[in-house]
Amino acid sequence: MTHSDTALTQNQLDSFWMPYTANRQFKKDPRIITAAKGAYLTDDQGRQIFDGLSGLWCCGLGHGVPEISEAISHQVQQLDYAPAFQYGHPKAFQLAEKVTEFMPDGLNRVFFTNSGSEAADTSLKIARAYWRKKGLPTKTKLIGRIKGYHGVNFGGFSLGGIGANRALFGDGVAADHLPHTVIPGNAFTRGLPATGAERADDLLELIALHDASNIAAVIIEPLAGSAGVLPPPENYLQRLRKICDDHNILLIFDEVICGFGRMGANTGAAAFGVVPDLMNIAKQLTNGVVPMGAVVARQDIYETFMETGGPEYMMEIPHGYTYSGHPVACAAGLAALGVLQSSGLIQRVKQMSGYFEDAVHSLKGRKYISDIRNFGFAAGFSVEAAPGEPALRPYQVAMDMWKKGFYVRYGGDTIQLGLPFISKTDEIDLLVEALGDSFNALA
Ligand code: PXG
Repeated sequence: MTHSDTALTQNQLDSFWMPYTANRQFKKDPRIITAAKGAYLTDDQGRQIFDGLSGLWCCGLGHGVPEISEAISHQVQQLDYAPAFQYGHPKAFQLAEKVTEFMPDGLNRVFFTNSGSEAADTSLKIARAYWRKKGLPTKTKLIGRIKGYHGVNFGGFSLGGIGANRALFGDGVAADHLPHTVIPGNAFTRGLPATGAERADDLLELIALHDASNIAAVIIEPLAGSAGVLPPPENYLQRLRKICDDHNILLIFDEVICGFGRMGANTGAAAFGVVPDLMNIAKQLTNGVVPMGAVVARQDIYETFMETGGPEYMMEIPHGYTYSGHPVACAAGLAALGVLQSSGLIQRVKQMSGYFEDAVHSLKGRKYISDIRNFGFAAGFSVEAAPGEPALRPYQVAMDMWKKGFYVRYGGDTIQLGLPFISKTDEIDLLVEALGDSFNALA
């Protein structure tokens, strides 16, 4: 492919209203990716760029995995689409079972969506409907957490706790929020912070305020990703679990980033030793190759719907998407999870996470870095704000990195790394060294 094949006209650039993007800046100085293989992206100048975020946290196996592309191309020829409602196709059932192989015991009923945002809204609706089915219809209130991210749909943004994602959009779903777990004294902690578990006790305050008889569920990311990689304090999730159990409140883990290997375990639940009642997954489920998400429910939650569903020919929950369990997504998911199992890459993430931890923490002391956090193959750097412009320096760092051949995520006042699971030690060294240089180059 030559550059002229991929050169874009101004009108083409203007026609696409890009998501979560500074459109004006981008269209003046586009960053166009034309190909990808393994841990590297190729841009329209033919440059090789290390993919330091696995796409958007979704391509841990690397790009261009042959098993996945073969499965997809075969599937398109065999069965390109099957109606998702009242009819089925084999791969949706096979993938549902495959997903449960990665889940903690008891989480074994899979409701497919097409994204993490849809998984968020689906899980919140299941939670409310569940209590209604249980004869407790007043349990509707939903509780999220400050700095949480659950995608962009109405439920997800309402329960999310990143102000910038909420300010423009008016009223969402009635929600309350737990405090976040970032404690200044924990800056530069390696792995899980030792203090902060008591922040889970704020749930008791919210229960006192709203009464448990009105609360359906708590939704959190076990490790918060978008807010800049915030690992849970030790015992925080355990305390939250206990309070939810004591008060008959469902606990939803949003594992859109944590699930399927990034924590060096099958799930965040396994890595941190706490099992939720509902788990949201997406991203790594198909290695990012075809959009797909899901909510995985405890068996008895599913059974509750079956038992209270009325006559057998009636549907038990009026919810679902045209593309729930799309055959092509299922083929991609089966192939991706098969490779994840056979490759030993989750074990590799666990083994190499110490090396990665040492590397990222070696940047302590670089210009404007006010905190470094990590777990598994995820790391976040907090950046001191330039006067009046908290988001400027992360943007400058990311642009400098792109010029040098490294893709990293910038968002809010943070820089984030989400290594491909196939990353080698010398690639980690080069990435982190370049990042340190980019911080030092800041004015
Ligand atoms: N939940 C979580 C925990 C996520 O991280 C979503 C839900 C929404 O998924 P969809 O598929 O609807 O986008 C996400 C998405 C970042 C970043 O910079 C994170 C996401 C997306 C883009 C950037 O950390 N996560």
